[in-house]
Amino acid sequence: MIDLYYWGTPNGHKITIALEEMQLEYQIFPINILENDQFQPDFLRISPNNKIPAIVDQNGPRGEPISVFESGAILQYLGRKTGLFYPTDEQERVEVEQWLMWQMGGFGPMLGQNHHFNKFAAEKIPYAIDRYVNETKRLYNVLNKQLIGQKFVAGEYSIADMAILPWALRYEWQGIQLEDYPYVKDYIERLTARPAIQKALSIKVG
Ligand SMILES: N[C@@H](CCC(=O)N[C@@H](CS)C(=O)NCC(=O)O)C(=O)O
Repeated sequence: MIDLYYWGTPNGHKITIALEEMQLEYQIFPINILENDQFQPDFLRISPNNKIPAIVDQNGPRGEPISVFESGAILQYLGRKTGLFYPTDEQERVEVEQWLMWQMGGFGPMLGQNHHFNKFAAEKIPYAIDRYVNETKRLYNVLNKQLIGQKFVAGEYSIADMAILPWALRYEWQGIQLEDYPYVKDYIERLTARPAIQKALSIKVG
């Protein structure tokens, strides 16, 4: 059994998608980040950076519970644990990891800043909006190019796609016209047709 500390955000969705795709048994513990649950001492023991998602795998590698925070590290852990969606061949693994890290370092943090300044900030600051919308467009161009001639970012469907999709689903918040990125549009359609992804995205927590 895997305990998932979760709220329904893109970073949370990555892990429900992986758990559903890998058919792992899990239970959700809601961490309401709008009510500051993420600062509770019990949660900080698992996730010291006070962010969701985090997991506790009751059956860790030493037969004892293990906790993991940071969505990229969780995806890698689950991929190694199951042997699914995370190739063991070194060359294929590097392909997956570079796109996973691309998401973790760019197509997530930058889009999060975009959401903040473009959608949520009470004060509209043109410099900040332009900066993050332009960076978002640059990242969508990179993704669009990578998807020319292939269905997934790194060969076969992998944990990298599970990390990227939830952020791409928020394109409307980001000032993105999907028609400008036709390969990303097809990618979103291809991935959201998967039953495991539909199930993960239908979970109503947050
Ligand atoms: N790099 C982290 C980012 C996680 C993250 O930003 N989580 C947000 C929700 S999407 C959160 O918990 N925010 C609460 C806070 O910052 O206090 C990861 O990928 O796990």
